[in-house]
Formats: sequence, C-alpha cells, structure tokens
Amino acid sequence: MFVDQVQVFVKAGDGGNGIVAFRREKYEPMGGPAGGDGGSGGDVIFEVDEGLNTLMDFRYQKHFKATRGENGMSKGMHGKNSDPLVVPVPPGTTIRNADTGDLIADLTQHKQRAVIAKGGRGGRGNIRFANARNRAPELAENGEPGEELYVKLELKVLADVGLVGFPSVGKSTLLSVVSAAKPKIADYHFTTLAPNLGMVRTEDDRSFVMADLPGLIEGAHSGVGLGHQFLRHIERTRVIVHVIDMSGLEGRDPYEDFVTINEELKQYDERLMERPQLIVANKMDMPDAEAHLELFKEQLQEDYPIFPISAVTKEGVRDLLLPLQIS
Ligand SMILES: Nc1nc2c(ncn2[C@@H]2O[C@H](COP(=O)(O)OP(=O)(O)OP(=O)(O)O)[C@@H](O)[C@H]2O)c(=O)[nH]1
Ligand SMILES: [Mg+2]
Repeated sequence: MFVDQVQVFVKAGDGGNGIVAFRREKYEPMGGPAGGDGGSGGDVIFEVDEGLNTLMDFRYQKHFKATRGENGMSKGMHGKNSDPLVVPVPPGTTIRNADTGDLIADLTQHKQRAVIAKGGRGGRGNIRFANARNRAPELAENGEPGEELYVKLELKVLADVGLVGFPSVGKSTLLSVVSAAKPKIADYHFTTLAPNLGMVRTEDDRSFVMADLPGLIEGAHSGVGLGHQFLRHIERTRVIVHVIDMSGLEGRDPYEDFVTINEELKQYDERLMERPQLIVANKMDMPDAEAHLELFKEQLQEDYPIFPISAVTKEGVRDLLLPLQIS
C-alpha cells in the first residue's frame, strides 16, 4: 500500500555534561580547574533521497533519536559532538509540527536537507567558571536537552498520470495491466483505500508514473466518501485519465458519471479543469457497452479524446498508452 501521510517522533541528542575536574600534576598539588565542556547532541536531519517514492518505511520505524554529546573530560578536553541522525525521505515530502501544524520543511530536491530537531548544547566544564575570585570552581553545567517533537510527514504523489473515476469502474485493473503494480481489485466499491503507484514502461523504453486513486463519488470535494483526502494528489499530475464504466451494469449513466466527477474536481480546484484530460471508456467487453458509448459520444459536448478499452481483455490499452508517453 502506498502511504502518503505519517506521524513520527523525533528527538535530537542531549548535550553532554560539562564536568568538574582539577589538574593533578606531580609537583603541583593545587592544580587549577580542568573540567572540559560537553559535546553538543546530534541533530535529527531529514534529507531527500530521490530513490524513494513512498513514506512506506515510516510505517515500521516511527521513532528517530540522535545520540547525545559526550561528556567533557579532564585536562580541559571537550567531549565529542555527536553526529546528526540523517533520515532519508522521498522528494516532495513536507514536514509539519504535528501539534501546531506549522510547516517545518518542504523537501523537494535530491540531497536537500532540513534540521527537524536541534541537538542540545553541551554544558560548560568548570574550567569556564574560573575567575580571579574563584580559582577552583566546583561548578559545571549539564548539557541542554535535545529538541523533541512529533512531526507529520506528507507526500503528494508525484505522478505523471492520475486515474480518476467512480468506484469499481476499473481504475486498479487498468493500473495492474499497464504496470507491475499489484493493486487490490474487487467488485465492491472503495476497494482502493489509498493511492497505488505504478511505473508504466512504454514501448520505446521510457517510463512514467501512473497513480490509481480511490474512487470518487458525489460530494467528494467536501469530504464525502474517501476521495477528498486524495484529491490533492491530482494537483500534481500532468494528465488526468478519467475512467468511465460503459457497461451500465451498476445502473448509472456513463455521461452523468462523467459530469459528476468533473464537477467534483472543479469544486475542489478550478484549475484542475485546465489539466489535459483523457476519457477511458472501460469495460467495452460487456454486451451493452458499445451502445452506451455511442450515446455517451452524442451527449459529450466538450472536446476530450475518448479511448474505448477493456482493462480485462487489454483491448485498446496499447492505443491509450501512446498519447500518455512523456516526450
Ligand atoms: N468486464 C469487465 N470488468 C472489469 C473491467 N475492468 C475492471 N473490471 C471489474 O470491475 C471491478 C472493479 O474493478 P477495480 O479495478 O477494482 O475498480 P476500481 O475503479 O479500482 O474500484 P475502487 O478501487 O473501488 O474505486 C472488478 O470486479 C473488475 O474485475 C473490464 O474491462 N471489463
Ligand atoms: Mg481500485
């Protein structure tokens, strides 16, 4: 399953403690202060790794803790600063403070980094507290605690092509025949609960990413059904592929389906109407599909290209992929 939102806990390393120590030298019984400072704790840093394209790994690991700085040492030696903990995230990940909702970082470019939790400063050793009046201070500071917080990671699917349509029109089936993705397919509504991504390889060996989104229904833009939380994925797709069930087996009218879904997209974001849109007339293997398609073509006023296919028999699928190729 493709995970696109996850909450994790991050804790930067605490600073090491400063220490109280005195010089002990053979012929110098009254040695001065010699306690060094603690090292700073490690930051927790998120860094883009373009090889990743999901937040899947965060389902298994939800706690990220950097190590603490070393304590100061005798002879005035500074404790070692701790290395940061670098956590790889896919490009397109936004990170928010889970409590306040404030945006901490929007990571898009390969190797781009952001400090999510700052490591604690090391405490000062007693060497630092010596002055004219107190030559042998018994005082040292503890390290400061590293920052800790819950953060919410969100990844918008960076897909080139987004499949939209009512539930059970065959979106997942289509993705499964054009890519290696293995989405769940079934004859009940809302089989797909979260977006599935597939890499589609074209005949001339290029590739593009297709996203199969959960089914939309009327009212989706205002939160009805599952669609709403996923509509935002469509914002970043280059082409919208609108899948319509031409079989009529569910008792709905294909043209009404088309109008309803486009209205939802428009209500969600007017600009989605400017996105190139292809119509896939699916389930053409069914008996009445041909007649429904003819009627649909008559009803359709807008100038959208229509691709009759059967995702099950794969008829017409090849013709659909040609215009979707990225030049
Ligand atoms: N006859 C026929 N059935 C199809 C075709 N494509 C899909 N189906 C069937 O339609 C049903 C729904 O298919 P899915 O691919 O799960 O539909 P979906 O659009 O992903 O549905 P949701 O995930 O619920 O939104 C399944 O029983 C499929 O076998 C087709 O071209 N012809
Ligand atoms: Mg599905």
